[in-house]
Amino acid sequence: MKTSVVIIGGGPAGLLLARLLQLNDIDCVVIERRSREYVLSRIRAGVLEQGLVDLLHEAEVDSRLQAVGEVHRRFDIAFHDDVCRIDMDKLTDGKSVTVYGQTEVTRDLYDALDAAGTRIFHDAEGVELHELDTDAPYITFEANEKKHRISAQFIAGCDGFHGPSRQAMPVTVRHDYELVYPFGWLGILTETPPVAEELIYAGHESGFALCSLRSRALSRYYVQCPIDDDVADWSDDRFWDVLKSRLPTDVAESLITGPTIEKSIAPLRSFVSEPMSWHRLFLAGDAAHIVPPTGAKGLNLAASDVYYLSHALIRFFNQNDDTGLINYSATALARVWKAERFSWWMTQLLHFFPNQNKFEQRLRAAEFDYLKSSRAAQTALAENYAGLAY
Ligand code: FAS
Ligand code: PHB
Repeated sequence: MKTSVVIIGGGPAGLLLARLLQLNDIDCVVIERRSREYVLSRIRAGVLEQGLVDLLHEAEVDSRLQAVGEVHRRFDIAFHDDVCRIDMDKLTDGKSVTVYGQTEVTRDLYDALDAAGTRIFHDAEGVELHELDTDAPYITFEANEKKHRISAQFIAGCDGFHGPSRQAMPVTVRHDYELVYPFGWLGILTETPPVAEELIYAGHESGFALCSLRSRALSRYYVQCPIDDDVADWSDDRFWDVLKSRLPTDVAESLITGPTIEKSIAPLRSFVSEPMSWHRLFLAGDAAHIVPPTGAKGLNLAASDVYYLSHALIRFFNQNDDTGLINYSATALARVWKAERFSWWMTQLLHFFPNQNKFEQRLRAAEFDYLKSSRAAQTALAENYAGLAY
């Protein structure tokens, strides 16, 4: 089989890239390791920057998002009963974020690609990338009990942190930068009304907690937990007790609990692999970088990568101009590192680090005091959380 662009990975990065190429009459094929059901069962991000909302509009997949997505202009940062309200609307001249689950974004993209007849292989095993440093790269894999070989002009590695694309770049070319945090996030989904209108990020000496939502009837909560915890050891009651112990008193008292319908632990790391391209291979999303979810940047960085890469590929195929492709890695990495910095800073501010000494713990308290007392500090937080320009 031949195509213009092979896209490895059927998560948000791969699907959004496929949709933008398909709308510009550029032939592509998506290769996904998991089943459609499995991909759509994953519960992950929930906060979309305006840049991603705009890109989903460009991809003509935002009708449900516009109908049910919630625009948020503020959020709270709390330490015990001390609450700092971050008013993005005032601090950034009207910027906001939209609360809409990543799962729904993925569903909307799959629906649009199916309707357009884009070829998507699911349950693809043993994906391998070949001859990336030639003008005829190809991939091989097995699916539907058959061996497949697909030749393309370009290969987009959108296969997440554990996929084969980044590993296909020679180690002599790649430079990985990594920070692994000594804790994880235990997240739950529950069919209860959210405890607050907007998100609440709570720092506490016993650990971080986050109150988020998917709708007025579906709540998403997280608590920091030891990295080696087993989710089986977390009963619903234990989760609710820990969450309440870390929230402002009035919030804890008004929390409506209920049975969890999803419960999982995600590890936290900061990771960047440079460069994000090598000859005919281009990486986008978690395949190239990971952020701790504290700043809600993971999904949103995948979007800005896809913005740059899709525009570069469209420019190449429609104008025979490879400028965007040549500049892709440097352009994407400039925004990636700013988001890495912000996500690291917000994680430092809000989490209890078991190996921190008393001085470092006092620094954290001073950081919050400064944030609470400085419009400049709140503006910096607000503009990063709302999303820096593409
Ligand atoms: P993805 O990992 O979403 O998609 C990659 C796709 O490639 C997957 O479908 C995978 O099955 C496929 N793949 C892998 N190997 C393959 C192979 N060999 N062949 C073919 N396909 C292959 N971000 C936030 O902003 N907020 C959050 O709360 C948040 N929570 C998260 C929780 C978890 C457990 C994880 C892992 C991530 C979380 N993230 C969060 C980050 C997440 O939202 C990512 O940033 C986002 O999914 C990035 O999208 P992709 O780059 O498409 O990667
Ligand atoms: C979520 O709703 O899943 C969510 C929101 C904000 C974050 C992380 C996760 O920073």
